[in-house]
Amino acid sequence: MTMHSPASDWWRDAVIYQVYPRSFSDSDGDGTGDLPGVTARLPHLADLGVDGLWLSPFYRSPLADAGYDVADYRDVDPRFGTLADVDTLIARAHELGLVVLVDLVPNHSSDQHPWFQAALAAGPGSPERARYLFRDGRGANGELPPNNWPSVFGGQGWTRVTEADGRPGQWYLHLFDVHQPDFDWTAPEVRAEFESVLRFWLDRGVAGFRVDVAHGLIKAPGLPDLSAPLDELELLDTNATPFWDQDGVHEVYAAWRGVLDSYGSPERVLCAEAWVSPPERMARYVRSDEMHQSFAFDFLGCRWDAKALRKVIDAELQTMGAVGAPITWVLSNHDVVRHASRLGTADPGPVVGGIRATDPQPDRALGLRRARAATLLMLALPGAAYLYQGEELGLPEHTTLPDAVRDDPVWLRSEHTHAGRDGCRVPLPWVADAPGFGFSPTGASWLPQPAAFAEYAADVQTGVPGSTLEMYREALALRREHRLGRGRLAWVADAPAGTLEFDNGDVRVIVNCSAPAVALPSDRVVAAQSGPLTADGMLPINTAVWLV
Ligand code: TEU
Repeated sequence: MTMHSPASDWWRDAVIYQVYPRSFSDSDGDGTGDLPGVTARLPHLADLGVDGLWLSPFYRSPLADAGYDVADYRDVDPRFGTLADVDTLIARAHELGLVVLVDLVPNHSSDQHPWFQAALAAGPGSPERARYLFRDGRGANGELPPNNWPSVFGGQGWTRVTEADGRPGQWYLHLFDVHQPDFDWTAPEVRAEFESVLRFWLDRGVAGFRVDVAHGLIKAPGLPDLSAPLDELELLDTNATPFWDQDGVHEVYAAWRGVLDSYGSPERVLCAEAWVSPPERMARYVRSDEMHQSFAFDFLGCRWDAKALRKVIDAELQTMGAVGAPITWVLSNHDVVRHASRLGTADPGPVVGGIRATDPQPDRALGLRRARAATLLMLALPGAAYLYQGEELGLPEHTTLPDAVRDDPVWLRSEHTHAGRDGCRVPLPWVADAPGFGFSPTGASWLPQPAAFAEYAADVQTGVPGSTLEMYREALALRREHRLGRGRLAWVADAPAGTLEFDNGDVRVIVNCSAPAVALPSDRVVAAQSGPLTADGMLPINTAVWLV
């Protein structure tokens, strides 16, 4: 199968919509979203005006981490459909002019992957174990883990196995859940396998891959202890962490680039999910012979503060510009609190742990107002952008999920100190007055939807001027028309404190984060706005406009 034919370097300003298949649309009524459900709703994406979609994992998986625990990289989990369903989805997307990216999960597999099962059976020192990170324990009888590395989800990063003779044996590394053993990327077999997996999906017509935990594949030689005690450690600080952002990862991506480039034009792309700082380190992932895109997570995590935002934007422009890469902007995904809620909290910084009913609740109206302004800011910036399903509806996080229904391993592994990420993964509302808000024909939904979702359903926003959905549509159309993703940003001098003001080509963008209402230049007209102006035509707080 071939791709349809976008411009060769289409990815430089592409807007890609993240579909989380489990929660997008359910065709068979079992309460779990599926690929036929996605295919049926592709016109929603075409009407929205995005360039393509990224599908979170739909591979064979026990869903111990919602599918980021892959048991077969070349097959579809029956809950999501079949390989034929993928082919149908891709073909339909191409008909609609959309490219399809899939999620590649190379840092770890599921413990149900045949390779891991073979490694357990084969025993210490075997070639089967060499594909993963098995080590003997420390202590007199190997009863202590090989080093002090933690799991990102909480608890320790090592688990001891029982050997064939029934005795406690070696330990294996899992930076995430116990059901997600880390591969050993120094093993040539692992490298060859993933190049083959890339080809498998490229041959089916995908436009590229979002690469999960791209900063984690290579571990420092000898697996040295972390220098600081676990409770003092900032897990996402990559500077002193022997399992993040090791130089060796770049060799892997250069090899993959060769595989992708062999498919010719239009270019097939790699997008790094790399929680790496500072931006200079991030830029290494998108050098011209490596990946194409890397999410600007510092933008996602930025406070709603004009100065802080400008600083982040400038740092991105400078560091990505230096390697000739576009910036890949993003505000929400399946791992973080939705920006419509995050920006409605008292300290709207990054919220990684989720929000529970017992936590202070976000201000929904404030959050949505800021989220819409943040989105207009993002879509006016040069570069590519990723949207997360539901944000075009202004959907809030589900912040009052009953603890009993939580499915994210973070909840368990953090010993209930972190709510986890279920709140941003709740099935979408399509129809306000249908069972399950139209997510599934039966009304079944693997996570309960809050009653408030009725207000956000796609059908009550369609064609309604000023709705969040129509704002996204207009902004995406204008972005395309004015080629904002290909443009250049020029800050306007003397912008009032608390505001951001810049030109991108012929469009003037003004974002009021915290100032009293500001006057708009009288020689321009409003082309897009995130909310109403004041009665006398000024730009109120928490509002953004595009002027032409
Ligand atoms: O996330 C990688 C990662 O580092 C996350 O732990 C992230 O920092 C955290 O979720 C922020 O809340 C990727 C996937 O996006 C995530 O869904 C998976 O659980 C994880 O990898 C393991 O595959």
